[in-house]
Amino acid sequence: MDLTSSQLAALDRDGYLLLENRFSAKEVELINDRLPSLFAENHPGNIVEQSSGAVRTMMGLHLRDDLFARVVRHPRLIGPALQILREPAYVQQVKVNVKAAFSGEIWQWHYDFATHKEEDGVPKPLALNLHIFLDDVTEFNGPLYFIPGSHKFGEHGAFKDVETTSYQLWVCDQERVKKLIEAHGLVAAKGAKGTMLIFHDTMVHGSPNNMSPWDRAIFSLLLNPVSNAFQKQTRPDYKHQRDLTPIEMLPDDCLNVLPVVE
Ligand SMILES: O=C(O)CCC(=O)C(=O)O
Repeated sequence: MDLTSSQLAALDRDGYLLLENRFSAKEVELINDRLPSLFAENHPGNIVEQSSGAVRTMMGLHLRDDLFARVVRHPRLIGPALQILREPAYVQQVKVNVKAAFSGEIWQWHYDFATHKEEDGVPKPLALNLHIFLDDVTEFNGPLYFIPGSHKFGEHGAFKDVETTSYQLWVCDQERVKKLIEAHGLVAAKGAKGTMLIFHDTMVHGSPNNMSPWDRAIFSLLLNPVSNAFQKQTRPDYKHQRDLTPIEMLPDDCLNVLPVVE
């Protein structure tokens, strides 16, 4: 399940990598089956959209549900990250970003490291963002947009946006984004459900509103090297987990195995 040298080269060049058919339809169904009861929980990690009140993101899922505790240890998900990082890593953040049909709202242009540095005091942009598409993601239902190669420029400058969405984020200045897009273009990260996506901490990205009649849910795990751990504790655990235990891989069939009942 290791990435090939050409996949590693593409990730290094572009800052993101899509791996199609990484998870089976059955595995995605098992994950999706857990969502309704998690949506219904009155948990501070369930953050709703400003306008519609529909769930925008659900965080801390590996601490709330046994299946998600196994997803974050799945070798097909974390194997590539550990291959790239080549050192022990901890689970920094786990969420499902929902983006419901007709009402899912924008994620402004940003790069994740701005928030990790400013809010959590993470020293270096080493964390990797690992996604699993839980719905088919198309150009219509709010895919992530990437500026390929933008991760190569390190930090881009950012300010905290506390207004445009319900989830506060350090976002990029539009002039900076314009220059990067003019120089490097734009891509939409699309794929069928079960596709995996990896991207770097300084990759500039965002996503538009979902105007389509199709839901778009994406699972996201941030893995950060233990040696690069947070230095500040301003955010709740579900936004940046404090447990620095190095993550370990489970067997490949771990999602299909029923949890042991004691
Ligand atoms: O789910 C999305 O559309 C965007 C999510 C995102 O940008 C992030 O988690 O950093």
